[in-house]
Amino acid sequence: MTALPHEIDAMRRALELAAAPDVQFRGNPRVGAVILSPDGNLIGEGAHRGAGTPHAEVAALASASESTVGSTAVVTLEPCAHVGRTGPCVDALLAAGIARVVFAQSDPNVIASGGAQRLRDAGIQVVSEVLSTQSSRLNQAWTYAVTRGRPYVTWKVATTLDGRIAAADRTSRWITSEESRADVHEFRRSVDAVLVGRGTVLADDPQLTVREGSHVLDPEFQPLRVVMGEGELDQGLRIFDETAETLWLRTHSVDEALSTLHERGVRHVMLEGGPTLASAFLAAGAVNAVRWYTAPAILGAGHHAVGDFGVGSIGEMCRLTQTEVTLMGVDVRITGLMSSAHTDSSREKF
Ligand code: AOF
Ligand code: ZN
Repeated sequence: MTALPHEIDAMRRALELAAAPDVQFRGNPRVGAVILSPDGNLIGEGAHRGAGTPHAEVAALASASESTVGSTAVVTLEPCAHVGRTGPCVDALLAAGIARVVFAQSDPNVIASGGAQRLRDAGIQVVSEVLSTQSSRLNQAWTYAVTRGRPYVTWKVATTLDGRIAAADRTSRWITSEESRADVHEFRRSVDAVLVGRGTVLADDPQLTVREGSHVLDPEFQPLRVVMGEGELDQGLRIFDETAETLWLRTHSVDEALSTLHERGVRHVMLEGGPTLASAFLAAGAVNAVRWYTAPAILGAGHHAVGDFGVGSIGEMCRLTQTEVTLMGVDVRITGLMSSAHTDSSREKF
């Protein structure tokens, strides 16, 4: 069964709706849904807004301006078949009298999947994989994490031209431009957790919260702050303040840290330096993507962004793929993906 042209247009709208909410998803995917009347008119639409809130189909059904009996639901993710924090969307669609379901990405989450089959079993027409690449791209980190059972890791770095993150006396404010810093805050807002090493906490006493100008977002909209490392940490440090939740992982093991975070529902981690933690993650093949800000400044001495992670010769150099270069005020931002040679095979890009 294939999708009709107006259903493909509706899927584009559903993808737009999925991308729109500016909230913390807390480990959940972005999902959008549109309801089409039997004669093809858009009669309802909705989007998911993060863990604990209604799923997109339920939001779209609730917004319907007329009876949904005999209508078509166009959804960016396979409707769920499980009782999670909310009830199964399959049941909601059946109760609403939906006759046909068109969806994009199959749900890679084994707990929630099986919805398409349940709908077919109930006699509903089901069309799958419509613009599914767009949906999985929108949920790249989530899809990777749910498929692999490990969080997706984006390493963020801010350096001088000579690759240094701090001067010899450890001072580091501010190497990059205001535009770069605002961009980091925006990106932080999109991840589930921000991870630093104990060394960075001791050296910089960072707060690691998302701010908009001078306004610090409410704790419920903040990503989880995670500090990794054994040894003492004073509870008076800013990372332990009330502005957001903080998790202290008393381990040096990258795998252990990532498993713990996955168990807690973290799907996308932003790794925020310093060099010891960055090297450990790179050596473990645990970095999936890089977000590198370079300022037109030179230090000549001081601390490097990353230490030795096992590259001995130029052929082993870590080169990024799918790179994008963007100006950030006077800085340059380079984003890219780690090549599969530098990503643990179990973490390869899907
Ligand atoms: C859908 N529609 O809008 C979303 C779905 O425990 P919960 O309720 O937060 O469920 C989360 C899981 O449900 C998530 O991992 C994914 O498999 C699916 N998300 N499914 O039918 C939606 N957000
Ligand atoms: Zn659902």
